[in-house]
Amino acid sequence: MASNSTSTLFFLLLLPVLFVCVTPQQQKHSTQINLDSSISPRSPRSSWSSPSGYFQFGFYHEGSGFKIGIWLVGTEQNTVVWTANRDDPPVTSNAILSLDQNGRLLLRTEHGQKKIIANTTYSATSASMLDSGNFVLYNRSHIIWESFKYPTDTILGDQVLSAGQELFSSQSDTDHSTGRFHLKMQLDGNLVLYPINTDDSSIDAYWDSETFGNGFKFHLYLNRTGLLAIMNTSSSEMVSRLSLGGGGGSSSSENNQKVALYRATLDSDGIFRLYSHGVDDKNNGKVKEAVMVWKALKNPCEVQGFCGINSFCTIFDEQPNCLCIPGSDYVDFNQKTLGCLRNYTDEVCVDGKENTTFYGMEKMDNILWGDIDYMEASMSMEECKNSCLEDCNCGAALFAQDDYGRDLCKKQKLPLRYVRRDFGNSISTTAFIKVSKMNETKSINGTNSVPTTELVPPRRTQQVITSKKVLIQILVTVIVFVIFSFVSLAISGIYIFKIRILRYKRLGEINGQMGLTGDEELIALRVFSYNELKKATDGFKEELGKGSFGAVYKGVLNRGRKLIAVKRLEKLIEEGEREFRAEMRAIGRTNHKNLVRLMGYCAEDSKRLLVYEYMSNGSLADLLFKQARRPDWDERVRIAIDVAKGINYLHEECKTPIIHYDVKPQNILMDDFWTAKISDFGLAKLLMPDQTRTFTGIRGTRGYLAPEWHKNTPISVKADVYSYGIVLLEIICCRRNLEMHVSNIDEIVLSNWIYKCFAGRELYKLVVGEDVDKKTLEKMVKVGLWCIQDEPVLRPSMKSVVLMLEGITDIASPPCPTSTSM
Ligand SMILES: *[C@@H]1O[C@H](CO)[C@@H](O)[C@H](O)[C@H]1NC(C)=O
Ligand SMILES: *[C@@H]1O[C@H](CO)[C@@H](O)[C@H](O)[C@H]1NC(C)=O
Ligand SMILES: *[C@@H]1O[C@H](CO)[C@@H](O)[C@H](O)[C@H]1NC(C)=O
Ligand SMILES: *[C@@H]1O[C@H](CO)[C@@H](O)[C@H](O)[C@H]1NC(C)=O
Ligand SMILES: *[C@@H]1O[C@H](CO)[C@@H](O)[C@H](O)[C@H]1NC(C)=O
Ligand SMILES: *[C@@H]1O[C@H](CO)[C@@H](O)[C@H](O)[C@H]1NC(C)=O
Ligand SMILES: *[C@@H]1O[C@H](CO)[C@@H](O)[C@H](O)[C@H]1NC(C)=O
Ligand SMILES: CC(=O)N[C@H]1CO[C@H](CO)[C@@H](O)[C@@H]1O
Repeated sequence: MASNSTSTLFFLLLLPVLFVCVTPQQQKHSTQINLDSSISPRSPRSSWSSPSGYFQFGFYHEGSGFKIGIWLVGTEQNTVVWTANRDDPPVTSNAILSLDQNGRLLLRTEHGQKKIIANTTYSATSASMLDSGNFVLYNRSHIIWESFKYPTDTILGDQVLSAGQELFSSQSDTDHSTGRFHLKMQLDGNLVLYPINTDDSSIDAYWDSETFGNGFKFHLYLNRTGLLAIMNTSSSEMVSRLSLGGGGGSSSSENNQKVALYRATLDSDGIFRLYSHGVDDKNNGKVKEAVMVWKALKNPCEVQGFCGINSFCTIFDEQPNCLCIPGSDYVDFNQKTLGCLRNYTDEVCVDGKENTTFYGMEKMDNILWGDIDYMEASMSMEECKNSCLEDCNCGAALFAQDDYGRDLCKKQKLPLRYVRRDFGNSISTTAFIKVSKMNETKSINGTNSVPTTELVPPRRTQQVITSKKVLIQILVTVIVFVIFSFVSLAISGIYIFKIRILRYKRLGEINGQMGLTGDEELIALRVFSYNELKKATDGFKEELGKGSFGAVYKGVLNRGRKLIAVKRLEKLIEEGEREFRAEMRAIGRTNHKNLVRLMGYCAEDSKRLLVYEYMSNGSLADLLFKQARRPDWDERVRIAIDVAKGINYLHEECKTPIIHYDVKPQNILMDDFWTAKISDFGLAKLLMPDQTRTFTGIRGTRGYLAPEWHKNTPISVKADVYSYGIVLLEIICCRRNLEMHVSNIDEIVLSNWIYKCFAGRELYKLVVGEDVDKKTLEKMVKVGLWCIQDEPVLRPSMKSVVLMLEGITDIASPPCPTSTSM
């Protein structure tokens, strides 16, 4: 090859034209890399591949430039498993990496700087990217350098993390420089996770393997089939097994030994996880997306240091979220994990005693923090609060009862570290945070005086949490199990109970009782004949209303003892009777106190009729918009939660999730006891068998339609969340989303007006003249505004909505719903 400067010039002049798009070239079976070889992002070859093609070593895209590393080929976003000099800035496409004539692996940047990639005492004679993911340099047949010896955030199959070595998490999925957490294989034999920049003392640790070598060194080892274990280095015996291992596909390993590639990564969220990547032998050189096999922690909020100082971690919409403690503001609103700082200055302290006229104590429940307190004493809750208030050193106090039921008060200086909110904790704690009273009195009028979050619309921070899907899965599991396990137990209990009853009662007979016992009725659908229904409705005489599917008539059964509502379906697409019956059975299987129950149906010739229980108190639309007097506030809150629960049931608890597609006050009916029940669910399928969206004219109602209906994006359960959000805002204000007869032009579109009031901290304007709990009002408004975000992914799930409305999870401040477009 010519001298390097000439070759650089050559590339500079010619290659931008030839290689506009930089794609790592896959060169297979190029096992040995000889001296005087080089790669560059601009050259045809920007990486060296392993014989199998699964791993590549070379330049990969990062930020606006390139870094040198090793990655798994084939995943959507190449999974980087090693990075050279990870904290150096990315280089430009003019950089060249070479194994030069002197046997050194050198990076030459655009400005002619040279950087040693592999620091070796001897010079190399060749190099190789091995199938294990290890990049090695040889001096003849001796390995003189290997990337496996210098792990970054990942170890691969057959790799070891020796005593004294550490893994450091990456900043994010797309930025592989050193992040915020490290995993240390300690000399004492314990494998421990800590946040960085701490003393690595026991209070900083948030996970450990609980292995102790008693003078012997241990190491962490991942074998090729997914066994992750702590090994005794001197005896090579296993001390503790972290993952099951043995390979997920041991059955098929006979004919195909390499079923999957494993990697254990300290992810950017601070959780150490083991992943497997399926290997597709037919499509050689491609691996599949990661599947998580094991993780060190389940609750991402238990990762100490996930949230910075003076902020606490809480799960919001199934993601960890950092909120400031009262009396503090985010250091940087766009990077909430950086923590918060007090936003007031201390008053003069005389003899260690605070002038209490300046301060107040803000109370929070179920808060935990990790730092060691400076004072611990037995005192009552009130004493605890006052003791901290008067003490200049005290920033916060934690009150709890110890194992023996004694009152215990712990006082803490600021800043607070490792704070989280934990509802699953068996001991309930009460925290008192010292806040400045000086600015508290300014808004007596309506909104809250000390909001814990900001009002500026947050921009989506760029920090992408590693394997979001996996995280969501963890959180869903945790939340579902902790909170809904009882509910589902109860539901399955009821089912079993009902199935038992079924055996004894004649199928299809409908119990004539109504009201509370109505919920206990059989879940058996009765098939009616057309004549029967004609008689029950007295020839379809009394029309109750007209819905998007057809008219609804009032009727009676059981010799006048049971009122029913008969819906005569029109505009039906042609559908066989069998499909119709299957659909009816699916709807009939639903059983929830906030859903209108289907009692039976009729499918004769082309006639399709549905029989529902009769709802005596009309619809929510009547209640909200037509009554002279507004239903009182508590009633509205209850209705809002009821409706959310009903939709959540459709989305999460049915065998196959049901998207309603048309949530609106007209479809929410009130029974004898003013319980809100959702109607018309499950019918969309009858008009739209393949769940496509070719029926825009038919489904949904203007005003409640999520913006994605107008775009070419798929409709998901989040469309219902949007509609619910609008309904929620309507419930709050007892008016329609669109109302022309208002005094002020700003108020025409309710959702816009509510956001304006929210941003201006003037929520009292929404409920003038009403006795309304301010906290609940703010909560409802926030949930409503989250639900109507343009961006479906920003909207919470209905499960989160229920949890937020019930006050079980915290609510971050919503951004402007339509910040992106329009
Ligand atoms: C190379 O390694 C030696 C010892 O192994 C060390 O003293 C030296 O600082 C290293 N050089 C670089 C550039 O990392
Ligand atoms: C490596 O190669 C150098 C010559 O380049 C030689 O002097 C040295 O002995 C070799 N070392 C090993 C371990 O083979
Ligand atoms: C580790 O191995 C050494 C040497 O075989 C043995 O003496 C020691 O008991 C082992 N330690 C543990 C904790 O297994
Ligand atoms: C990995 O460990 C498991 C469990 O001990 C074992 O069954 C499997 O054979 C090991 N795999 C390899 C490649 O050594
Ligand atoms: C507290 O501060 C107020 C206002 O500066 C002052 O009037 C009062 O005397 C102070 N109280 C004590 C106990 O120092
Ligand atoms: C508080 O409300 C009253 C009327 O309700 C109004 O006159 C007053 O200006 C409001 N004060 C503030 C600070 O908003
Ligand atoms: C400090 O922050 C709180 C909310 O965290 C806010 O209510 C208060 O007005 C702020 N005070 C100052 C002086 O900015
Ligand atoms: C009464 C009082 O202390 N007001 C303060 C409220 O906060 C602002 C902004 O920090 C201060 O300038 C005021 O003095």
